Amino acid sequence: MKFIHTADLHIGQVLYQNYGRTDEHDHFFSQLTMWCRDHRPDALLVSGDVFDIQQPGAYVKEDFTRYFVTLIDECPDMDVIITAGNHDSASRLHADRRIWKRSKVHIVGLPPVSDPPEDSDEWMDDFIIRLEAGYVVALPHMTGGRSLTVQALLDKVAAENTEGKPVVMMGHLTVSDADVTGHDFTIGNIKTTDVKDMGTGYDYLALGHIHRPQTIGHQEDVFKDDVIYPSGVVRYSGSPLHVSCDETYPHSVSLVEIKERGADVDIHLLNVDQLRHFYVLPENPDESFGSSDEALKAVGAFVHDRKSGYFRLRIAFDAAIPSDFNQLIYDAIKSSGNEVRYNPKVIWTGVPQESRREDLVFEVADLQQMTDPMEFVGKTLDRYQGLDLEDLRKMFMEVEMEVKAMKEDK
Ligand SMILES: [Mn+2]
Repeated sequence: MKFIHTADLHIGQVLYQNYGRTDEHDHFFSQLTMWCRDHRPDALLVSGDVFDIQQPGAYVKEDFTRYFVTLIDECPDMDVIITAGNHDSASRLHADRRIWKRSKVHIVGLPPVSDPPEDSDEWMDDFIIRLEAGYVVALPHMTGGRSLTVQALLDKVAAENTEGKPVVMMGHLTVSDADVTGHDFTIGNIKTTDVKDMGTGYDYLALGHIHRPQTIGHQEDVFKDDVIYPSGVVRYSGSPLHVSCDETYPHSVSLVEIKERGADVDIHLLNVDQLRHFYVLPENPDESFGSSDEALKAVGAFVHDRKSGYFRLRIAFDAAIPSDFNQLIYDAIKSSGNEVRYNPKVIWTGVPQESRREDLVFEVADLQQMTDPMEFVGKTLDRYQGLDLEDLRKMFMEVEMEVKAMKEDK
């Protein structure tokens, strides 16, 4: 069985409230389509976070359709298996599954119930995808432990699999031992799952959720183009795009080949060419700007020299920054025609101890960049240990009432 494993597409992502990434996704999907055409995999697996938000706009859904219809047209023999991640609306993805299935696109949005009926196996057919070349147990993002459910699915496959075909499972979660560097992401993920709870009986566990590509237990091989491991691989393909400015490492999709159940797993990285890169100015990590003029000058040079990319600034804490600084930056990059893109979250250097409050509060830019409400809840809980959720709820209700009263005053 040969398949391409990817995850965390985040189609429709808008960065820094300003910048749509459609052309970056277009660029990725044209590479993916080419790889599928060239390598002729039996299946393409997308392990969750297809969309960036739960209710993507019409044009985003249209992009999704365009990408996958092109893939189907180019590779009519290939099965596509898409599961929901925590960013997706499980029920919305699930709702369209029947029509996609006619084109060999299998969508699994809703997770299995935590207490499956004992007298019937029928529910399993939503999660076991039987391909000519092997089996795929397609699990979407799940909250709460489902280890019995997962093992029941794997046992069912084991009983059926008399020909010894490869068995692949998909999931969207943080497993313990994953390297989450570059990820400032905490939610749903406050909890990690012991990989043992994902059962036994698969050759390859195709995971999504962590954007850094990695095979659990083999961190040292992280960016090697070709590796071979014994059966039972647990791997994050990583996201195809840099989803945040902290993910400047190389991104790829994984081309995986497994000859039969229990055989070695052959992994080949297909490296994604990025349309736009992420930068910090000054580019020398030991330097920071001492004044707004210095920063503006460097931004002008960046527009002139690089012509394209996302950047954020590193500025000395004691530099005098005018109140319209952000507007000056936006003016300075205007001529790039939206090619040069500004992340207004400044990296401050030389912050005196008494002013270090980043652990206690959110900056406005932090809040603007949280697309998942659960991310806010999780980060709040992380930062304010011992916080009473009931207190928080009351405060939100007070704010809500005040906002309402303000509206009525108008
Ligand atoms: Mn995710």
